[in-house]
Amino acid sequence: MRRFFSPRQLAHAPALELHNGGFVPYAEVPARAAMILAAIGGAAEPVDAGMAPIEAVHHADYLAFLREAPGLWRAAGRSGDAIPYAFPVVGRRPLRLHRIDALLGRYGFDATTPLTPDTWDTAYWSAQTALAATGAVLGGERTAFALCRPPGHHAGADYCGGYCHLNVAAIAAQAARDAGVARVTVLDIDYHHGNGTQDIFWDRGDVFYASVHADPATDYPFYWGHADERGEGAGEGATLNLPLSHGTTLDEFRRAQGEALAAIAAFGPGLLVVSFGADTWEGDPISRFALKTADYALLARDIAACGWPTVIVMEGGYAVDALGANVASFLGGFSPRG
Ligand code: SP5
Ligand code: ZN
Repeated sequence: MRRFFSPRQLAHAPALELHNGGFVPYAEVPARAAMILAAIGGAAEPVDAGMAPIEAVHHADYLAFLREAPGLWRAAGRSGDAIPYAFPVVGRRPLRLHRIDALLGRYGFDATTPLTPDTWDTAYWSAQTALAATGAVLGGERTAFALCRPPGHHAGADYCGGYCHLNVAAIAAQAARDAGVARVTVLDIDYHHGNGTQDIFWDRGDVFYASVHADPATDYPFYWGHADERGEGAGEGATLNLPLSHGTTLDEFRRAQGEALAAIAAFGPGLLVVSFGADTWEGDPISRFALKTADYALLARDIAACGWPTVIVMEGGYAVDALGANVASFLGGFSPRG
């Protein structure tokens, strides 16, 4: 399987995140990518496909914000990473915002996604990695793996959150659409609901979004991912949410993924993007499912058996020492001898 990664994806390294009322070490560390890279035996560097495929998903003002926010933070006399504290929940209207704190709350939906001077370049190359894998599959490869880091599925067209800045799965799916694939599906099997991906394709009938995740009644991102969210307008019925309980093991996860695969088959995708998170693993420090390392190969085989051209993009997974083995297990399930 072709694999892609840029060393420039290692730079973004916030120090701390807000968690349970205090600051704790940031969970989405560069070592995650390094561990995966070592376990899969290296990867090819993506070519630079430029801004157009990113602008096909994200708003220009949001992209400018990601580039400029760390400089505005410094210019305001701050040290450390840029973190929002005020959010426009009530009385939202189009305002011309200047102050960095106003911008951070407008373009970010949580206080767990700090921005640093390295964030933009790192996220840009994470997106290029997703685009390179998509290009390989559009060029005839059956499957390709994008070692995306930072992850993407919590980021919307004009907001960041959940350690995500550019929605790499959405950028891959949109690139496939723009290359002429009529119907594209995103299957999201990260522990958390991919609220950003769902939002981006919410009212579209050409991109199906299916997600298996921890019930938002108990887990981040709380407000999205409930079973009754099914899309709207042309996208009505093109969103499928399958929330599961704490303690979920292989049998229940596999049944839910099978339900998602059946719905995807009915949709008839020309290309599948898998948002893969290994934070469903039993030892993940921020999650509460109980999948085992060997389970990922079985889940991958079920997906591979469907026979769709498949781009795998990396999302979450925070048990750094186990991450390489978990990703290698998943990718191994796609190989004929898997
Ligand atoms: C892509 C992805 O998996 N994002 C997950 C974002 C979850 N953020 C909310 C949970 C915060 C837990 N913080 C724990 C920090 C421990 N160092
Ligand atoms: Zn996650």
